[in-house]
Amino acid sequence: MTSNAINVCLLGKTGTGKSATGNSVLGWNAFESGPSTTSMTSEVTAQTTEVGGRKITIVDGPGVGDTRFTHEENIQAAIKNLEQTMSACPGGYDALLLMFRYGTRYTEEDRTVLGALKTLLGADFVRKHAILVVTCGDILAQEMAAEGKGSTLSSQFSTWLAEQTGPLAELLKEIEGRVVLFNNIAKDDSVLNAQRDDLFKALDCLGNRGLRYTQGDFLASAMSRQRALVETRRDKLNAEIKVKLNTISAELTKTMTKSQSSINDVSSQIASIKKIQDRVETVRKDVDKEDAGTGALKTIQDMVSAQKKTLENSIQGLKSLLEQKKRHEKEQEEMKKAQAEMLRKQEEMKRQAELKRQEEVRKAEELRRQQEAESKRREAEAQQRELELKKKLAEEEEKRKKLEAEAAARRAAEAAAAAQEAHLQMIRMHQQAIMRSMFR
Ligand SMILES: Nc1nc2c(ncn2[C@@H]2O[C@H](COP(=O)(O)OP(=O)(O)O)[C@@H](O)[C@H]2O)c(=O)[nH]1
Ligand SMILES: [Mg+2]
Repeated sequence: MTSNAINVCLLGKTGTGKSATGNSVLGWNAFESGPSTTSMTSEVTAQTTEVGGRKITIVDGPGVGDTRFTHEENIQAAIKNLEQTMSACPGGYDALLLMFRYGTRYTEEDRTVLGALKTLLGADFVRKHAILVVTCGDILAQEMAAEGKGSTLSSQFSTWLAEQTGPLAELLKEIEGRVVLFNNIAKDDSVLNAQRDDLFKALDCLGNRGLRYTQGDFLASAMSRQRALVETRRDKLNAEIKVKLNTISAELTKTMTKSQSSINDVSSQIASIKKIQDRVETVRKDVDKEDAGTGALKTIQDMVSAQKKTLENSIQGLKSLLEQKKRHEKEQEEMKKAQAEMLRKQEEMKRQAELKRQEEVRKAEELRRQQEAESKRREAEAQQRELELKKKLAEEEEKRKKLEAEAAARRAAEAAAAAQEAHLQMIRMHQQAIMRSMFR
């Protein structure tokens, strides 16, 4: 024993004899104990008494494990009970006394309840901190007497323990032999002292190992308690979240099957899905809040995450579609621009060609005019020349006529001369004839 002060608490179903055992250990009616439910301890109470030179504090409370911890309220009640139990003895416990009533069956359900207690108090609280108190030792003694067995109660109890199979045998193994038998109806001080000593021995066994169930141990399993609480809400929450996610899924499908022909279509689709995403995010936050970091709702969280991922993928897909559309639009715009530029160039080329043509026409016209002027000039020159020629011809004609006239005049003169001569000749011949005629 490391200290004279001993703190223990009593854990077990109602009617297992917790309060009676507390009274037996303390040696007075510290706790209300009785057969009917009216005497059921409803509050956690601590009583301290000095017994055999030791200050013993026993904390009694309502039964933990009367019902299976399948419902939230049961777990909440058990947690509240245990929290009160821990507060009642801030220094922690030298042992947690697990109560079992001799003559009753330790069933599978008891094992389940013990499993749940491990969840609430820590997985190894039985191995490290528990002592099994088997009450109704008087009944075992009666059975012995009835069967006429001569051995001691303690050896008979050991035999009984050794005979156990199933869930109780498992518990006995786990608790490493820290089992004490209590007869709470015993009046004999020697019996009361002996069983109290047995309890002290078991306590010393734990005390020597320096093991105490402290607030720290209790806090260490806070998350586990929280998880147990959350787990009771899991199925309901799972159904609720499934409904929500199904609705969201249907909305997503509806949104995704809408037209995606324009950029606006796709943008509004993205906006719609973002709104859905916000709702999933709210669901996710709610689930996370419910889970409170216990991991109890992991399957639901996974379900929500999967939905989130689907939405993210949808948005991703739509974003790339949007990019593609924007690219396409830009390309078309560029193509239009290029076409416009080409047209502009063509127009410019046409305009240049037209200017060139006009210039050529102008030049041709000028040339034509020049040529016309030239030809007129030449014509004028030719006319001039013709005139001159005519003049010359006229002059020459005149000259010729003059010459002709002169020639004619000369010829006439010559003719006249000749005629004169001839006349003269004739005259002479005539004269001669006359003469000859005269002279003949
Ligand atoms: N015969 C017999 N009855 C007991 C023993 N311990 C408790 N009881 C009775 O069992 C009933 C329930 O006991 P109680 O201490 O109120 O149990 P609790 O609900 O676990 O606190 C009472 O009627 C007690 O008298 C015992 O060792 N032997
Ligand atoms: Mg009680």
